[in-house]
Amino acid sequence: MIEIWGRRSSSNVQKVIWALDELGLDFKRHTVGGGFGGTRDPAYLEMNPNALVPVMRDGDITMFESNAIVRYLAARYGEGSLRPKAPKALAAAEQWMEWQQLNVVPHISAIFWNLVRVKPAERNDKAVADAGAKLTTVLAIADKRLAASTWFAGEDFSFGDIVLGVLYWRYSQLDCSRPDTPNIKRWFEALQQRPAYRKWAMVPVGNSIEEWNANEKTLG
Ligand SMILES: N[C@@H](CCC(=O)N[C@@H](CS)C(=O)NCC(=O)O)C(=O)O
Repeated sequence: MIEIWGRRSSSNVQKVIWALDELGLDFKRHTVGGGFGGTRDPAYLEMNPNALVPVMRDGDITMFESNAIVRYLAARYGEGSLRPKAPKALAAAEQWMEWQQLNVVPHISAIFWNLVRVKPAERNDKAVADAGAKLTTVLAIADKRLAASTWFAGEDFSFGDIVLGVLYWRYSQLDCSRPDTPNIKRWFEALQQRPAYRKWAMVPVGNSIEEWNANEKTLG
């Protein structure tokens, strides 16, 4: 059986376990990382020398890097579903996954980190404002794409929706202003109809470090 190492509160772990559920695959998850520790144990470092989550093992294949894991699972188990078969849709899925990771994730993470993961006295308000301004620009690009197609890769859900899908839920839960993006709103509502998304991505985030720590513990 496929094994995953990583706490459920991690957005990078969520990408992988959501993808596994979309593919209908059974998996065994080991809770490590964050307050649970374990990522600096020698056996763990053998699997991921970066001491980060997630790690995935499938038979003789052990991998780190969440996006690469999602693409591996899609290639092995989701040809024509999570991984588009048509070259045009596959190209779009690859492009948007890469783009979301490089252009959107850092800004959502900056807001999240400052509003939730540090104590109010350590908050960097300028970093939050700068990230908010950048998100207005980049989310307009995503919104335009989603005006032209139902999902990022075209008319079908694919791994091109996974990265922003996970991060957008987190963003939606933060106490901050968000740009008006009607096509992202429609896409986000469609995501929320997917049982696997509801189960693994729509988890409590919290609005303070104390709430985050409590949620992390409960989620495991
Ligand atoms: N590029 C890596 C980043 C992994 C990463 O930064 N994971 C975070 C959680 S989202 C982590 O391991 N933090 C330390 C911890 O949980 O102990 C990936 O996508 O897998």
